[in-house]
Amino acid sequence: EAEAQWVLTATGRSPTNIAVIKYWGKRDEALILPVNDSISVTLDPDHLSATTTVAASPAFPSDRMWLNGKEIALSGGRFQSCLREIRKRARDVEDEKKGIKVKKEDWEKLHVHIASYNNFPTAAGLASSAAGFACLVFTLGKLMNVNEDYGELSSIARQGSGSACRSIYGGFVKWCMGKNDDGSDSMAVQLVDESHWDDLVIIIAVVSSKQKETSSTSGMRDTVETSPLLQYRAQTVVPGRILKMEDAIKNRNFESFARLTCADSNQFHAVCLDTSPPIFYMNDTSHRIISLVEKWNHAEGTPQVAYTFDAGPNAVLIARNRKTASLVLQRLLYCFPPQENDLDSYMVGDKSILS
Ligand code: 2P0
Repeated sequence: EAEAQWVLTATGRSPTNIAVIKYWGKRDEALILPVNDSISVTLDPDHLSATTTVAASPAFPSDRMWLNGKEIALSGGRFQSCLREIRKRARDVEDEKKGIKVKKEDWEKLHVHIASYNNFPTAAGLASSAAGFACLVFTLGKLMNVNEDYGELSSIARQGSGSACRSIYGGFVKWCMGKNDDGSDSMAVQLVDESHWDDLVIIIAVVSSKQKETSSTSGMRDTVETSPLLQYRAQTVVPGRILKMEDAIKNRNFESFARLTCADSNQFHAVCLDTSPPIFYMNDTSHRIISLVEKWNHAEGTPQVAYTFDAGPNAVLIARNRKTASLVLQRLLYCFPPQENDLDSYMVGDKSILS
């Protein structure tokens, strides 16, 4: 008798996160263990997020995945690591309405189909892998009735993409690098939830939505192998910054928060420049945005806006409140007026996302 065919599905959504103390460099490539702690803020999922549906059925002969409607290979070790770690923790699932019962040992044999969508440009330095892997792990966990706490889930998401471990939580999040060689203590913790500092407004100025030239993974590998500055940053600078940043966040001290955020973004890009061959993620427009913010903050006496740039030219500006944010947008539109023949400037004006 043919086996009854059925499909079980689960859907989840995860926002992306923006690091204010950057992760750059791994001490273990396979397990994705970083050379320093990092701190990030998770965005509102309405603006930048991944939505993933996972389906399991005895009718599926293999695991498959589609990203934004296009099938992608699951051969890379990272998907396999996440799938394996979640499958290991799978439990019995019973759907009474559909009359489906899956025993925990059955999950080893069941294949999954995964469909994921980003509501923002993939790989333009807007942390699409962070939202993507956090969402994949969370949604697979939901499908397979995994009962692990968020710390454990973050440690699994880390094996998909380092920054993904921080997207498991909202608010401000710290990824603790951990000490163990097996990665068991390298996981994210929530510092404060999203309601703690809700005056902050994050503006993302999309300078270019083109795919970046150097992927984060290969970029940080080159940095670890060639940059003498990275060792100094990871061992001497970041530990102190992490403590100060935690304090700034807990006390909602914007001045300290902004100084640390800008300094850490600049040091991350300095480390990229110290890599051989050098990695350029920012462009002229990025540099002009930095100057604009630096001049503004200097004129105000105390910082009103923080900037941070990831592995791409797009600016993330963090304003201390809504009033400042609207002034920032006005200033950006004034300095980068939309022009038909100037795509870079146009994008800044056109695609600013106010969250
Ligand atoms: C961060 N970035 O802390 C830093 C700042 C980019 C600049 O995490 O190799 O995609 O998958 O662990 O997480 C981008 O790196 O790299 C990143 P993998 P990931 O957000």
